[in-house]
Amino acid sequence: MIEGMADKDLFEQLAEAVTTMKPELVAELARKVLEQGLSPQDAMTQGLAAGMRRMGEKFAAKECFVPEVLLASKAMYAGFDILSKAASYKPQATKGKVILGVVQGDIHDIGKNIVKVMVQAAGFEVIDLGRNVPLPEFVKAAQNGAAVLGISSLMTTTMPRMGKVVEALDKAGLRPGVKVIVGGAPVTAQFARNIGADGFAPDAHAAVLEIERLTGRGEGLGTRD
Ligand code: B12
Repeated sequence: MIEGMADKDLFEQLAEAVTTMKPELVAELARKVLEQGLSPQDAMTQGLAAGMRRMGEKFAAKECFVPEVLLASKAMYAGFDILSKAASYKPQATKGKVILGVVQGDIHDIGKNIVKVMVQAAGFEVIDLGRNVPLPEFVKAAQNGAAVLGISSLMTTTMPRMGKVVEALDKAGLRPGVKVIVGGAPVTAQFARNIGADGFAPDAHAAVLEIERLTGRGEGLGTRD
């Protein structure tokens, strides 16, 4: 990909267009990213995801409220639709099967959707269970030859359910065959270790490296705090 200020500017403009809730502008900038031959993956993490993260900070500081967050996510998806099509490629032979899902009680799926596209783009087949996924569905999906199960949670209240999924997989005798990786804004490497998960990643790019490490299909970043 082309390095330099120009792409940083475009990614920054994307982030700003997300936080200012402008779907048409986000779409236009996303098309510009592709026209200029920049990386759609970088545009997703450094532009779209960065914008949503900032929105999260504003929300926490009560500088904006749920309607604005929803409008920002709508703007985010206007770019996501364009960039994700360009990012995901279907390789002849996949590097393995990865299951992704958001725990029950949690409907935050923006981060998981970004992880999905990046993992697909890296050559893995992704089975997306969606959001608000009941525990038995994770176990059922893990019985179908998956190499990695990725669990997402955005709330401290739903995080403990990740541990329950790990326990259920153990009980069903599915580990260590299936490796478990966890993520989401409140999740840390320490939390991942405490619940007995095999890996953790703080963002979509790191998630790809971590999945490659767990499957022996790349170097990986290791489990970090
Ligand atoms: C957008 C948002 C919403 C949207 C969700 C839209 C959607 N479809 O996702 C709406 C408005 C619907 C919403 C609703 C609610 N929300 Co909300 N929401 C957010 C917000 C502002 C941003 C989340 C986000 O999209 N971030 C951007 C993405 C790109 O980042 P990310 O999710 O962290 O994902 C990255 C990494 O974490 C990682 N990752 C993510 N998943 C995975 C999985 C794996 C396996 C790996 C390896 C990595 C990985 O990679 C991603 C990409 O880089 C956060 C604030 C915050 N600080 O997170 C609050 C927040 C999560 N919400 C919160 C709450 C309380 C709620 C509500 C209960 C009500 C309310 N008062 O707003 C409801 C209902 C939630 C429910 N039952 O699930 C709280 C949670 C507090 C807590 N207990 O921990 C937060 C923290 C806000 C706050 N400070 O109070 N919300």
